[in-house]
Amino acid sequence: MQEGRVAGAGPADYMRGMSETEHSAPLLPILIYPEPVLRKVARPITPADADEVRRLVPSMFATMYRAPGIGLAANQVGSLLRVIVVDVAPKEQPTPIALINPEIIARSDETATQEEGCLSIPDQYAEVTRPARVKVRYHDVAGIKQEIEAEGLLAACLQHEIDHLNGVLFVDYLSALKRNMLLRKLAKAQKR
Ligand code: K1U
Ligand code: ZN
Repeated sequence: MQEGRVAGAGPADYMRGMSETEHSAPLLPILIYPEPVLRKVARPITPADADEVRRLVPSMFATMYRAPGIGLAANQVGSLLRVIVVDVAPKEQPTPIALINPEIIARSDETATQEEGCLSIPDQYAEVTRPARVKVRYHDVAGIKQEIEAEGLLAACLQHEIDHLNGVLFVDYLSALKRNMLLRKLAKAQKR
């Protein structure tokens, strides 16, 4: 997936890590809270979805890099297929990963607290505590079964994106007081 990377910084910086297909893929509008599709559970991808997934994944990468963000779930662009894309690597070393039907198969008892944001809840951030390490099973875009063990930002990002596929948002982990404050700030900002 790293071939065809656009080197160097500049106006096309968001294209880091994008192949030629992703470079030309249409950008998708990112849906903003309280859009109802963000609360829906996405359905598993079957072989019959192959064409749709081939179209969707490059557009999701293009949209994520353009935002910019470090992850994106299909719900956020209005698709209810179980697919997420992530890239938490530095710009100079793009590491895009597309995960089809991802499932967390192991979680550490140890937890870690990380500041999280969400492209569907723009400009609002909060600390979220989750398992520090996870093992995720998924299929790659070639249909090959893969497993990834993650810690740090990648672990938080994978959990955040898989939550999206289940209609769960990072604000759900906050106290009612913090959540309401954050969502009120969002509503105010969206009116402007
Ligand atoms: O799913 C999303 O809404 C994307 C979200 C993912 C995420 C961020 C932080 C912790 C866990 C999951 C984002 O990418 S928000 C934007 C962001 O974090 C970022 C943007 C530019 C550079 C670096 C980070
Ligand atoms: Zn999010």
